[in-house]
Amino acid sequence: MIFEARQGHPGGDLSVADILATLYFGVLRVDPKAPRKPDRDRLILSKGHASGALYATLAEAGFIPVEALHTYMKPLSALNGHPNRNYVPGVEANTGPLGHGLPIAVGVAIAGQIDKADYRVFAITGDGELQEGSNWEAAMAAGHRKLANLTLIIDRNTLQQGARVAEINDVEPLADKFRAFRWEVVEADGNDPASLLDALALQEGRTRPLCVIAHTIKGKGVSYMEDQVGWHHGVPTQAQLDQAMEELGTA
Ligand SMILES: Cc1ncc(C[n+]2csc(CCOP(=O)(O)OP(=O)(O)O)c2C)c(N)n1
Ligand SMILES: [Mg+2]
Repeated sequence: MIFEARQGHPGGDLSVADILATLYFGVLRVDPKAPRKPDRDRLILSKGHASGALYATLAEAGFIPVEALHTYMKPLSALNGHPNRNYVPGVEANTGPLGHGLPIAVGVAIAGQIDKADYRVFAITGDGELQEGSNWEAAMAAGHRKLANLTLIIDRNTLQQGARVAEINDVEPLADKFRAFRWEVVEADGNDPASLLDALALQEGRTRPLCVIAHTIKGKGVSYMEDQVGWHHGVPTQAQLDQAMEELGTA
């Protein structure tokens, strides 16, 4: 998709791909034939620059046609660089400006709590994204309101745009911060579906919001992209694309 579009964020797409696949194929109660069913689970991808991974997952799950992926970021395509809920079935919130997905998810979770609804709300943020102050205001409200229907998954790949998160504005101690905000916290291997499923099983029967710190590798699965800050955004050459597809087992 990124090769055809000549733009995109391959590093962040590949670090979150296993998280999205685990959610859509192992956790979320969603129906691609009725994407706005009132009792559906809601997933908000706050790191909207990973739209490519989200669209690919939505296509695989049957929300949008696989052929539509060829229109990614082309003029007039519904598949913008940042997801838009008005154009793409299955997208729950317009994201891209970092720091808004968790606050929106908290609002949706409060609505569910007031309505005594069964649906669950999931948000995925980046780790660099947590430098945005709006997240902490939302985290505090979620803890205060005991939003047991809310799960935050942090894509903890230790890189942001242009540098390590720890070099720019360190977010550690991350687990202790969320515990102090009255969240339940669990750590997982975010590139391993079995590890993620174990962590997400803690959703059942809890009384507080759940934070999953998902340790990932940015650019996961493509050797020359893995943990490389330069692949936050970028377009592979034809030879690099061939190598990537080979390594991902999709050639
Ligand atoms: C408010 C805001 N500031 C800056 C950007 C530009 N931007 C897009 S992605 C990104 C880095 C995000 O890092 P992280 O949250 O760690 O995401 P990941 O490593 O998963 O790509 C930045 C600064 C943005 N989208 N929104
Ligand atoms: Mg990151």
